[in-house]
Amino acid sequence: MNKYNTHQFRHVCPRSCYSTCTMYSYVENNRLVHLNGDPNDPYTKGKLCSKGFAYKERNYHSDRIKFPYYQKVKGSGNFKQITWEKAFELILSQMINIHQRYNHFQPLGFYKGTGNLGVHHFVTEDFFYSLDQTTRIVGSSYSNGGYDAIQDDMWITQVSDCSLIKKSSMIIIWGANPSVTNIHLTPFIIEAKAKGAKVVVIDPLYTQTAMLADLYIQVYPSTDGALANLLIKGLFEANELDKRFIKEHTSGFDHFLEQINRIDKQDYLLKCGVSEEALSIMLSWLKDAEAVSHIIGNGLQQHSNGEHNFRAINALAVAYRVIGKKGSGVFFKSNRNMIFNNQLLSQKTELKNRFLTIDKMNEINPYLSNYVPIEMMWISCANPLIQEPNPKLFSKCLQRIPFVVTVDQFITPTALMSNLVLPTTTHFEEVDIMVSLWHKGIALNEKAIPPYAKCKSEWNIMRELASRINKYDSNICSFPIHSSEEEYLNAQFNEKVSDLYHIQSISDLKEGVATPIQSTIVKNDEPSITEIFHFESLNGQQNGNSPISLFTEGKMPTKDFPFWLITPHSPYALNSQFQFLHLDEEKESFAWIHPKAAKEIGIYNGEVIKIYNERDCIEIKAVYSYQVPKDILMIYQGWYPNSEININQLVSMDKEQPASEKLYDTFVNVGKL
Ligand SMILES: Nc1nc2c(c(=O)[nH]1)N[C@H]1C(S)=C(S)[C@@H](COP(=O)(O)OP(=O)(O)OC[C@H]3O[C@@H](n4cnc5c(=O)[nH]c(N)nc54)[C@H](O)[C@@H]3O)O[C@H]1N2
Ligand SMILES: Nc1nc2c(c(=O)[nH]1)N[C@H]1C(S)=C(S)[C@@H](COP(=O)(O)OP(=O)(O)OC[C@H]3O[C@@H](n4cnc5c(=O)[nH]c(N)nc54)[C@H](O)[C@@H]3O)O[C@H]1N2
Ligand code: SF4
Ligand SMILES: [Mo]
Repeated sequence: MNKYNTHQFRHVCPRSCYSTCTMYSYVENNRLVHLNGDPNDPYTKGKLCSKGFAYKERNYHSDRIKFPYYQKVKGSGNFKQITWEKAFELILSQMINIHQRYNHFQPLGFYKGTGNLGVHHFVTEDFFYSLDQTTRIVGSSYSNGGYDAIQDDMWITQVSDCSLIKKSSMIIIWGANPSVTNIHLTPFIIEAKAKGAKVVVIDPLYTQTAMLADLYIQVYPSTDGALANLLIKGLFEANELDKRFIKEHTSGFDHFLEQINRIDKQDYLLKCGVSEEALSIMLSWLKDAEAVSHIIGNGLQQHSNGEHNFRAINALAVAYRVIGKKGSGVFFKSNRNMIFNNQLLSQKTELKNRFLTIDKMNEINPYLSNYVPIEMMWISCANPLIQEPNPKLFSKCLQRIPFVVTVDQFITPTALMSNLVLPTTTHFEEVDIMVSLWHKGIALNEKAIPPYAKCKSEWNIMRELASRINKYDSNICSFPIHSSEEEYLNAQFNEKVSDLYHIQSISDLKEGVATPIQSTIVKNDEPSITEIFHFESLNGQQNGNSPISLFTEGKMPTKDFPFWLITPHSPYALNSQFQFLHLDEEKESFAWIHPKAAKEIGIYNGEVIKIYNERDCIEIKAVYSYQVPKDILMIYQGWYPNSEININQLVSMDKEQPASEKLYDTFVNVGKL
């Protein structure tokens, strides 16, 4: 406190971003007056992005929801302001009605997004898993099949401390755009470069990150595995592979190598669109490199063969000088860093919950007696009508569900398609803990100001609802009733958190970011690992597939839809958040198109064109750009609310697998209006 009565509080940005920046707020008379980054943050060193600096504006934005709202007809916008008491009454009567008819809660669906990844916000999981048999709706952000599979056997990710990237002598960036999405990594890359490291960026788009590269490889989408296989082949032929390490720590290498030897180099180069010269530059740099870092982004994960591409890179890393060397590693954003009790709930297989993809949810036929339809839906931290593929289908599903509740801070298109909208607090108005999915730091978020207007924290919403359910019947909801947010959060600590971080409660986070106790895998630059890397997936063998570390072709454009549509993450938004603050100069959504491709169709720069496929057709401004190749269009995802265009109308979805497997496997055609 000072003469102006300014109070300082510690916060952490809860967005689904790599950095998880810690910051300080300064509060006078219960109002935020200033924010700045925490200079002692070991990863971000006090720097925030433009969105981080805009939090005060976001917090007091005139569009922030102040009260609970109810509308009978979803999508009508005919919202009536109601009290919390009335809101709980409506929810409770729906839930009781369901329970009375079914004796369980399967008709109650919940869909959670990544809008806020704080431990506090996993209270939704906690609540819904504490009821008997609810239904979890699985969307694109819920599961990352490729990542998950890799994490199961890629123990090498446990070795990696991303700040050691500065010690790398070669950095290979596959399908990630850290200059936009992970800005705090850039100084580490630049530091390594200054010491002589070579940086290779592999991306179909010439991105802001590619501009930093010593070598930029414009790979053909979804073919990174072919390049990774060619690199292993080249290193083997040059007798450079780490034979001792391979013998001691891997299985299936000989069979894998047999197949690698059969690869036709020219055929593979053609497949991935890489020149012989680029391949030989990469090989020569690899041979000279002491420590190699592979940074893998969403670009790989978003293709149907992403898992294979990922594994092919991992195989390269295992076979060549990555393990056990400081400044080496395979780095990616990993959900497995979520280790607090409520974050682990969705992985517990003994819980009797039903998991449904959106497509499956749509297929549920209310007239079939053995299928339980969704009758009530709870949406939190999510804006699926913008972020999910096929938003029209999602909207249709919501329309059919009798009672939809959305908890948010703003009236999004998803909130507009809900019956009840519940206003919730921001991270300045609640206590929370954040675990970084990238650098693994854990930080405390203090409550600095009271909840805005009638907003309630998500913990408070769930707790009040659970208390009301208990009054009706004390046997149907086992959600623990704690007396404060702090107490609830303290109950989420466990042995793993304690072992990895030496922290037992939020009071251990008061002094700053907790970082994991260093892995014992690297000792004096010598790896000490007990696990084995399998070049051949055991699952794959059982199914008669080829070894999974081998490149497998993915989906390809067709004659009717010859362009790839890549829809990556934009610099001035965080998925569907922040767009309304207009932090960028662009005021509307646009599509990058290569001038040559545009001229062949007679499209001029700035012309409004149509982009279409079998799913839908959108109208959008074409912008000439040499940053895209001739057969790719780029549109940033998440434009809302300053655009009528929703690119996810064109994006495909798989019935069986979570949609994230293939967001970038979208093929379109282009035409004049
Ligand atoms: N500013 C900002 N930062 C963010 C976000 C945001 O919306 N805005 N979102 C956050 C979230 S939720 C996430 S998941 C991360 C995502 O972070 P990143 O993984 O860095 O981002 P993406 O934009 O999904 O895609 C990265 C790159 O992959 C390329 N790509 C597409 N297909 C392929 C391919 O087959 N091979 C290769 N090699 N490259 C390919 C794309 O052209 C793109 O440049 O960023 C986080 N950080
Ligand atoms: N075409 C295309 N689509 C994509 C992607 C892509 O690359 N291309 N990326 C995908 C990826 S990687 C991701 S992670 C998803 C992200 O998509 P979503 O999971 O939907 O995430 P956001 O758009 O960041 O935020 C969703 C909502 O959360 C709200 N919110 C923020 N804080 C809170 C809070 O504390 N409580 C509650 N209840 N709500 C809050 C925000 O206001 C926002 O409306 O999108 C996916 N969709
Ligand atoms: S969005 Fe990312 S870079 Fe920006 S303040 Fe939040 S964590 Fe930091
Ligand atoms: Mo994401």
